[in-house]
Amino acid sequence: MRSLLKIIFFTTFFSFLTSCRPDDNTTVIENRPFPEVYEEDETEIVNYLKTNYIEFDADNNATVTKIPEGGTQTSIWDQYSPDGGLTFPSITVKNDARVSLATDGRVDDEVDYKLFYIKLNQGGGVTPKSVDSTLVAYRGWNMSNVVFDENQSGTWFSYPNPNSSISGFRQILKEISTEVSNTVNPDGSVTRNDFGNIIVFIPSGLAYFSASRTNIPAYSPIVFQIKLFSVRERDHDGDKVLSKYEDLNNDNDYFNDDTDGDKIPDFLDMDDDADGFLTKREIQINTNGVITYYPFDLIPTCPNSSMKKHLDSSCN
Ligand SMILES: [Ca+2]
Ligand SMILES: [Ca+2]
Ligand SMILES: [Ca+2]
Ligand SMILES: [Ca+2]
Repeated sequence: MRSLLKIIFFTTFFSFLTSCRPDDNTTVIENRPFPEVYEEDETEIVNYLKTNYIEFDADNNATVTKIPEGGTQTSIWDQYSPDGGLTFPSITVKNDARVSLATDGRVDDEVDYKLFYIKLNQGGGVTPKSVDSTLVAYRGWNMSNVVFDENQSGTWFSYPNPNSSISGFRQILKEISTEVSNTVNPDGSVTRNDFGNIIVFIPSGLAYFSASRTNIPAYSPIVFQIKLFSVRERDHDGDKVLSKYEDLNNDNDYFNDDTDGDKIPDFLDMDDDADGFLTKREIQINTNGVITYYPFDLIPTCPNSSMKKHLDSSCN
């Protein structure tokens, strides 16, 4: 069965599309405003943290259970923030989902989302950039603690493909790091050492939003436990400049760097300066017929602009 996660990219936007076409006969889903839904979701998440407790098995896999009437279990809220929530770990992020892959293609959502999390292990490897592909294991459950999706052996997600993971899932990964090493056992199973392990509580705006799915009602927050095993650096446009170097203003948003202004962001643009010469041609080194490419730091600059030559249309 295809993972729920793998089709989310379209689900949210399918409902946007349907709400824009009131003249056809499909069910029209009116999307509610993001800020209004977020206010409810944040209240629901805090209430969830205050009324549920968490336990772990020998492999550090979490099970969350509602505190029964008169129960004396310590709530998640009190366990991880004894000062009454003031120090509950969280990061604040924007919705980085995309309606299109153009430079102005980010979903129209100005909410500053708080992502509460519980870090179980930092992980001793590397921390992914948002455009890296990631190998993760995960379990997702809803506010009633019903599991809706799980993969414990590990699966790759890549961004910004349609099979990419949801915004809240992807953005929490920068808080942890990959495994240090792994060993393949005689039976084929893999033992992974010192990997990042985190639980994140995701408002619906950074998840499935208006789309309702099996065990995920529309406009409901969800929870994921995520184990980060490995990352793979990407060169999305195949121009021999790694995508991580195409965030020129270094703000971790790869969609607001567009050297030639053609609405195609640099990390998806094979001719970044639109001079008619492919970037990979501008940065190649021809040594007796053997073609290699400059590492990013060593790409020559143009004499008149001091810009790297693949970013300056006046030299090539
Ligand atoms: Ca940027
Ligand atoms: Ca461009
Ligand atoms: Ca490029
Ligand atoms: Ca060029």
